[in-house]
Amino acid sequence: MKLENQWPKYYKKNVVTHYCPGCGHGIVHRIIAEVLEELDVGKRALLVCPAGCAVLAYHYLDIDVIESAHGRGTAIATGVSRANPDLFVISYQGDGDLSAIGTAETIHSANRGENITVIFINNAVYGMTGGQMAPTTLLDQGTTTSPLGRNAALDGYPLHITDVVAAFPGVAYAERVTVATPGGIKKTKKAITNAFQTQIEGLGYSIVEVLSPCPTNWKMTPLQACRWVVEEMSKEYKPGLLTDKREEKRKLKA
Ligand SMILES: Cc1ncc(C[n+]2csc(CCOP(=O)(O)OP(=O)(O)O)c2C)c(N)n1
Ligand code: SF4
Repeated sequence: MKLENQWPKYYKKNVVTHYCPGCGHGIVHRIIAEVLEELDVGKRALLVCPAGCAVLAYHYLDIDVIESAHGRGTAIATGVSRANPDLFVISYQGDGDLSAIGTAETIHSANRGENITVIFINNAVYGMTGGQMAPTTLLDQGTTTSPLGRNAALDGYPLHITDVVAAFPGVAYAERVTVATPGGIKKTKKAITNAFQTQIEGLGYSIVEVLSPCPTNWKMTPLQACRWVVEEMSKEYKPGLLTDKREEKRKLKA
């Protein structure tokens, strides 16, 4: 097989990545491209890109793209999906984007059960702007705005926003995964496949939270960052299925 044929159809060839070595974003982009191809929805896919390191996702994914103002991804995805129900709509967002400035949009789009898929990249910091504390930052984690470590008395506790929305009746599918190990990457692909199928069947909102290394802002090597995801982040944010109401929703539709 020629190397060329191993590229997923919706992943642009011969582009040099702008992501830092060991960053999780590129892995997730590649998985999205593979699943779009496998489920045959790439031609009608529309990706809403966030303000954040993934703002340039259109450099890699060969599908239609809209750029979102910071945090507004699911509001845009809602409008696009309601106006064009034939489109397959993905909102790709970081944790600063989705769980800080975009909290209202996240909560209400999930509560409305919009037929969209959210890919939520949780790297426990604001990556693009220099590693500031995010709502997802772990207790005691040092960041540029919490140099002594996150302190619950001052800064509150790590926000489990995917668990919050998973409890909403409109959320058909929610899973938390990691891309820090080969096994985690396989599970991420399975979860993204389930989430995309949820939207294809018209069952409502689906979200996959991906615990993703940010070696640059964590001031770690790529290997140390993967270990930190497994040993520290995964203790706070347990990977696994958070809700699967697809069968219930299929019955309601029948
Ligand atoms: C309204 C607004 N406020 C602030 C910013 C600056 N800004 C750009 S990206 C970003 C943080 C992104 O962090 P995150 O969503 O966690 O994504 P990551 O870069 O880690 O992938 C911020 C604060 C902005 N672009 N717009
Ligand atoms: S700063 Fe972090 S999230 Fe951004 S590209 Fe680098 S490793 Fe990835």
